[in-house]
Amino acid sequence: MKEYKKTICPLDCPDTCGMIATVEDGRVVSLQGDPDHPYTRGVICRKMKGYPARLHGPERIQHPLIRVGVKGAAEFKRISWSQAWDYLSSRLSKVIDTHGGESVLPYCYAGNMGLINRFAGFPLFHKIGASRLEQTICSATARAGWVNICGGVGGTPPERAEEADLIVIWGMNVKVSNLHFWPYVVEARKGGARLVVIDPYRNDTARSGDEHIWVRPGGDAALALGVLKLMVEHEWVDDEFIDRYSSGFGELKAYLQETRLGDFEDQSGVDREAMERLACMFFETPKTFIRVGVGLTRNSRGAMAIRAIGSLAAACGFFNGGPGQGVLLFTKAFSGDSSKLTREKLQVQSPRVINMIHLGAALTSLAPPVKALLVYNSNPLCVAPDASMVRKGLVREDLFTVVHEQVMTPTARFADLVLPATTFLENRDLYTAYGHFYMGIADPVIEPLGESISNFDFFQTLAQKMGYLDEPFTQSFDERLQSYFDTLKELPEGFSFERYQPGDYVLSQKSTATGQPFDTNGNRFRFVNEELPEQSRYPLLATAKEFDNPDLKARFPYRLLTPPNDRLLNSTFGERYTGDTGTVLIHPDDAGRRVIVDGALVRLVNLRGAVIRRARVSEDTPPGLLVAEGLYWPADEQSGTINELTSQQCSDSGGGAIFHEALVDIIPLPMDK
Ligand SMILES: Nc1nc2c(c(=O)[nH]1)N[C@H]1C(S)=C(S)[C@@H](COP(=O)(O)OP(=O)(O)OC[C@H]3O[C@@H](n4cnc5c(=O)[nH]c(N)nc54)[C@H](O)[C@@H]3O)O[C@H]1N2
Ligand SMILES: Nc1nc2c(c(=O)[nH]1)N[C@H]1C(S)=C(S)[C@@H](COP(=O)(O)OP(=O)(O)OC[C@H]3O[C@@H](n4cnc5c(=O)[nH]c(N)nc54)[C@H](O)[C@@H]3O)O[C@H]1N2
Ligand code: SF4
Ligand SMILES: [Mo]
Repeated sequence: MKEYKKTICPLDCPDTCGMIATVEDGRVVSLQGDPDHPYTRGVICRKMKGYPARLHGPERIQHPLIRVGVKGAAEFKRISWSQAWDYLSSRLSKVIDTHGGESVLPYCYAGNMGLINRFAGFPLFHKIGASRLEQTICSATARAGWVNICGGVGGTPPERAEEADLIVIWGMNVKVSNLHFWPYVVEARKGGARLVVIDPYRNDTARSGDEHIWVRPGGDAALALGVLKLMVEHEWVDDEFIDRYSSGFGELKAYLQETRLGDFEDQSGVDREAMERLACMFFETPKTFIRVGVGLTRNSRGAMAIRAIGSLAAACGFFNGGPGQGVLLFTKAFSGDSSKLTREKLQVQSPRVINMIHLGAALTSLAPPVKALLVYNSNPLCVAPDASMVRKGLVREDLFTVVHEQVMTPTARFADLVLPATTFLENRDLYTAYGHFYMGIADPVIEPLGESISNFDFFQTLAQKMGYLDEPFTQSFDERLQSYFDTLKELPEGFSFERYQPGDYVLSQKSTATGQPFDTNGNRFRFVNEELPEQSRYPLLATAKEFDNPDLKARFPYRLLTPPNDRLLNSTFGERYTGDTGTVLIHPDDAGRRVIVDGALVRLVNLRGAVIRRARVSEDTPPGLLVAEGLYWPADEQSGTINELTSQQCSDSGGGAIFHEALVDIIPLPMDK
């Protein structure tokens, strides 16, 4: 007998789709988009359509495993949970007794966006006094830039784009990373809207646009400021908005007037003509919607880019909140009290803080050393920068590594103990979204496979095995959920937690708010931020850390971007493509210079490492720029992940990574392997 059950996609994707699972004999046989979800509208991506194969597939970890081979060889023996708990709790307690709580490092991110399971480990790590992981790997730079100009408010509801006359997609591959936004673009274009895509290469979205502006990587602040300079010259800015809702425009204007347009052209790689065209479009089109991606912030001028784009939009009056008008970086539909999930108060002292993008350094050179690493909801060997350094840490014999996972990831292969995790289809959770304004609770669709347990059950049990009996560790799942729910302010009138049914998609009250109030000091948009150091009070031109390093440029002449593709969600689903190197786009001129033919295997190298990819010779990328889409797992024992090449350096603000700012060389392999 077939049953149909509603659920919600747990992946780190702005779309957070409502889905219907078809269940037959205790197995999920298909997943489809829920037509009743107002944003999903019955469609899901092909990655998730194939999820049942991952759920029930041979790669799934169903039992606790203990290492019997060398680290990294993935030779494990099955043990019982009772053996696993004894081993885990005694080894962890010993590490804490001998080296102190700070020698324990949790490593987690967003493999599961369900709020309860995502933060399930925090109370225990606070109790232990573990090193704190600074969670910067994704949006920290973008957030820092946004907060600088707008404060803590969220962006415009995506649905408003449907009424726009001009849509600008800036640094985001919407057709891949945010595909449910695309139908609004299609609708708007039916009504005559124009689509401009600003990206260093011709990605899927740029290919579908009316105009593609080939900005240089990291050149967005220069582009936005150049356009704004022209708008100031033409007296096209929205003086009324600027006077009523902003501060500091005069200071920024003076900087723009004294800086040559040529400097903005040089740094952005966009010429005056294109800048004039953009300026003119912005002036003539009040119904402009700008969808800003986090892609453009993964470099050493990323926060500056957000500030400059925001400043341009503000000067045009696009934050006014009129029909078809807006700026969307993230929605911030629900803002509950996260301490109900993380329970900071369990922390007796403030432990050291480790930025998650510095995992390589933390495991190899930090003193006093990290002695126990607990990984869940993440696959650091694939997603963290400078992977060879991470690997060097993971092979350390004196490091106790525990990985709670669904499949045998490249990171799990290095674990001393691998523990089976449930998927979203086997556990309950609450899902909010960062790309729209709905949330929902999903119940398990099937029983947990094998002996897998959820993050929540894992950490509650571990805490109890370690003898911690504080209130957070005795809470049931629903008690924790309810405690968080009680702090949510944006729930619709009459909402009742008790009466909630799976498939109720709850719309935040914020979605109907008009206008765009800024919750900065004084509730004004900040062209100038007085709290910042003198040299960055307002958005301006700046040099890049790696791309502008002359020594590195001389040795490694190509710039590398490493954005997502449509097969993988970060590194999730990597098991489907084992043996696949992934591709790298190279311009025909560069391919000619390096004697590389389309389809050939090439080695990308720099001082940090090397990785093998298959060349795609294409004019979709400009000369000098290589693009390697997708965080594929290492294709074989010899090769690594694309993050072998990326740097542990931080962006300009927020401590984020510079994944799209690596200099490399490209070398053809002698022959196909
Ligand atoms: N299919 C799929 N969807 C995903 C993901 C995935 O891995 N696969 N990841 C999810 C996650 S975790 C996130 S955070 C979001 C990320 O989604 P996005 O905000 O789209 O960010 P990225 O995907 O990192 O980058 C996308 C685009 O940014 C461009 N870019 C890089 N550098 C620059 C620059 O300096 N300037 C400009 N203008 N553009 C630049 C890249 O060329 C690329 O086209 O997507 C989510 N959705
Ligand atoms: N070069 C480069 N690197 C990047 C990026 C890039 O664009 N370029 N993007 C960055 C971005 S935006 C992000 S967000 C990070 C993402 O980094 P991560 O959040 O680490 O993302 P994933 O690679 O998807 O790994 C998540 C893992 O969690 C596991 N998992 C899923 N659900 C659960 C669960 O309920 N319990 C447990 N215990 N495990 C679970 C999955 O099986 C998967 O292996 O990567 C970053 N790395
Ligand atoms: S990954 Fe994104 S698009 Fe795909 S089902 Fe999940 S939320 Fe929807
Ligand atoms: Mo992300």
